[in-house]
Amino acid sequence: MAITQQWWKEAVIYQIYPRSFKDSNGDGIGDLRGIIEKLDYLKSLGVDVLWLSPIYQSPNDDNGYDISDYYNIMTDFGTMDDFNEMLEGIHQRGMKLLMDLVVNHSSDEHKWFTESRKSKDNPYRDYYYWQPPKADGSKPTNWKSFFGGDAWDYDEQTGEYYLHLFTKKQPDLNWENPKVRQEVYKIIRYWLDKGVDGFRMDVIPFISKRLPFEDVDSNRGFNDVVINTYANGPRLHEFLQEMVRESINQYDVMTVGEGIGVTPQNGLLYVGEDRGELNMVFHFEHMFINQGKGGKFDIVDFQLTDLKQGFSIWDEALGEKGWVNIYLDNHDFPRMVSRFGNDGKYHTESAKLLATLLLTLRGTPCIYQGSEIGMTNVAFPSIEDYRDVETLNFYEEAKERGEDMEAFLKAVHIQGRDNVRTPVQWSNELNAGFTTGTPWIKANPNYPKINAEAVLKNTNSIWHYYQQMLQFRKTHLDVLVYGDYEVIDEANQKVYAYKRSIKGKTMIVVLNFTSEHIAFEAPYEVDELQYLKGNYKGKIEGEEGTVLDLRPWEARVYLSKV
Ligand code: TEU
Ligand code: CA
Repeated sequence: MAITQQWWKEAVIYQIYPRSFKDSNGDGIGDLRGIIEKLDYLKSLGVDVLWLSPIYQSPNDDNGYDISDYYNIMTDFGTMDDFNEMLEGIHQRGMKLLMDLVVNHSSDEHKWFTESRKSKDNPYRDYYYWQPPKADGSKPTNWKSFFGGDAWDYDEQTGEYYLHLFTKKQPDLNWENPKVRQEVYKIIRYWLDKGVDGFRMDVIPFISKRLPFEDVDSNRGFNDVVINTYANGPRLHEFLQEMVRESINQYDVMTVGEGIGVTPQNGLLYVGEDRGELNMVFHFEHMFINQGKGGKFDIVDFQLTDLKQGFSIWDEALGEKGWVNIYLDNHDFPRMVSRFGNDGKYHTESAKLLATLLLTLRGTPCIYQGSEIGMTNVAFPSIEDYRDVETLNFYEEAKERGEDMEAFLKAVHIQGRDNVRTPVQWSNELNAGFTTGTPWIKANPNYPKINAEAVLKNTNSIWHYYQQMLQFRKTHLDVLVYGDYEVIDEANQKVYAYKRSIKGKTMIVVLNFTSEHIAFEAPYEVDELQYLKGNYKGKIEGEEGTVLDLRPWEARVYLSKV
């Protein structure tokens, strides 16, 4: 079977975290008018689809991932008129808009939940998972929340526990209840009728629960629990197929599932083209490679082969039958240049190398805001500077356990979600030009050096490299979107190299992931390779035979002449 052609395979997505993108009115919070201001900037960069993290009404316990009204815009972000104007502006420029659909859970301030908790016979009771205490009075199961503590919270009012896989202000919706499912489809249709072009679906593999609820074996690692207990429940695919049939299918739109708990073994059940479920998933193979048994803040070393493997096993698993999204960071994970590159001496080179990787692997790429200007992780000196509920909850827990808090803060510097949530650095003006007021979270102090104004002026900058690579990708859509992917020298810990090929056309991508000069043995004679693109200026001279002399963090893309 040949791979099918689809607009959403050819598109490149740009993720906006609205709270941190651009503030238009000086209240310190990014907003929709701020996005409107920057549409020309995004268009000139050359991206096709904008995905906005949630912009619905929310008390912001988890920055909008806790929705209290799915039909209205968050007051901090603006009004429905602003939304309409933004959508029109996006479409006028030939771009598309993806909304974030968060329907595994709602906010506890959503009317469904405020009703649900009132009494056991409230009509909304079964919109959520309520369980009585066990005979000995303890909580229904030993499940842990993603953000620390138990996944069950006791509610005095009715003497029962409700389930929340995330914070206690994010109760899980009960998809077993057909009314809940119809509410969700109604929400989807509402936004699609307004003209949005699809959805990114938050923790979608969690919507079907294994019932009755049972304890998990506490010796099992968290990842194992996620895959086999929280995700992939028995009715999941039935729910997804019903959702698509009753909403998505009536429109020409795209869907991306946040595929936490999705594995190469079951991936095709989600994205197989014959399944009628999702177009693609974000898989997490390469996102968890530096996490030890203790989870997020238990940081372990990883090797380049781990990163390669993350992409290779997925490409192999799906082949031509399904599709993935390619990303190296997002609003939940550290900045890619700090994590996979070198944010010191080779900041520019390594940011460009990662752009090359992102835009030449097989899958729909997603660029997270600020990557195009080379934004890096931040190391705030005090926990007071942090805002993320995950970081703050785990900080409190570590403190209670009497851990070394300085070490904990160091782990936050490496892994915390606020690394990617500091304001986009627009200029070297106060607060990085993000706001004229006090930003809700401080700007990264490196903004006088790293900012959009500076990279836009310099034609040799990271920004212009992204722009060129995006154009390059469009020029070579056949091979870069649809071509096969094959790793070269898989065991190499310094160089990530691969071939992309289709119908007699082969490209070779060679990426030096080190700060050293590396002699790389290519599977071609140097004169069989036509150099197309790379992150170093000037001619490559003096190479002979099959050995490429790669400079620190050098990226090259070749066309094979043979
Ligand atoms: O993330 C789900 C998820 O897997 C995260 O818990 C992830 O493991 C964690 O952020 C890593 O630090 C989605 C959203 O992307 C995230 O922002 C939300 O907080 C979460 O769902 C709850 O809606
Ligand atoms: Ca604002």
